[in-house]
Amino acid sequence: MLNEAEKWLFDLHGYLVLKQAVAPEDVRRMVELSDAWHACDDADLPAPLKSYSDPSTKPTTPRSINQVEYVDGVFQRLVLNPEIMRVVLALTHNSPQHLGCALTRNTRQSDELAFHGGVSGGIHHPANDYQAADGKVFATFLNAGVSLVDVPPGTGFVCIPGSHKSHFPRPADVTITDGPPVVDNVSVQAGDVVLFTEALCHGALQWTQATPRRTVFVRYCTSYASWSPGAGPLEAYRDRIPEELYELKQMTGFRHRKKVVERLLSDMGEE
Ligand SMILES: O=C(O)CCC(=O)C(=O)O
Repeated sequence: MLNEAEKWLFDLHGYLVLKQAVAPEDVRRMVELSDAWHACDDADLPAPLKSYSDPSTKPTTPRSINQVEYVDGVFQRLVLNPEIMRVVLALTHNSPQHLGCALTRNTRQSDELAFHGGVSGGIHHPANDYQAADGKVFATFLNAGVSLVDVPPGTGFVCIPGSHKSHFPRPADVTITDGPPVVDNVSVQAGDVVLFTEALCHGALQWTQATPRRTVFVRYCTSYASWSPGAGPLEAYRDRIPEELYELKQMTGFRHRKKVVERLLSDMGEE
């Protein structure tokens, strides 16, 4: 499902750019919903939307609105997007679990995001691991950053390519504003996806444009990872999402093959 060039690049850098993976009409709808919901105070968001940071108390923290996939079908389509799932299936060896969607807005007033993630001294977190062996790449915690706007150079996502398998601590003076060759700033168009392992050291530069940056971060892990007691699909809102998405959100044993995976593989002409 990943071609040889993609495997090579993901192993080398810890991320891939999936160009124009999302249809323009879906991008437009997500921008519309982002603008409508981000105009609301936390208390006025439709259930079960939850905001990561309330602008009334933290006005400069980039605000993320979570659980959007329970409210509109466009986000359900996004979680199951064939191009994103092609990569997620390959990287999780056909055992994916959907963790959540964060509809994030950055303005020129929003704080930049310092480097986080990555491995230090070669120590991996068991729930955020990366390996390459036997002609395959494997990552247990993935983030698909779906851009809903064009992101010009000098702003947006940054990372230290290769840091997902670094064996030495990052020197304190290496920061998000350093350019190449240490830091990559990934400039994308609306509809492009930056799919990275959370083991990659990454962050975000201050937004520079007059209109806000809108992004959906779609997070996946392996089906057998247990993040916290009670995690998994929101049972009270089960009837709001398709059965396939409900199953994708469930934690299962590592030998279990999800039906949604069978369906996706069959659509891709695999197995
Ligand atoms: O804004 C970005 O591109 C990076 C976001 C990020 O690092 C995160 O959500 O953890």
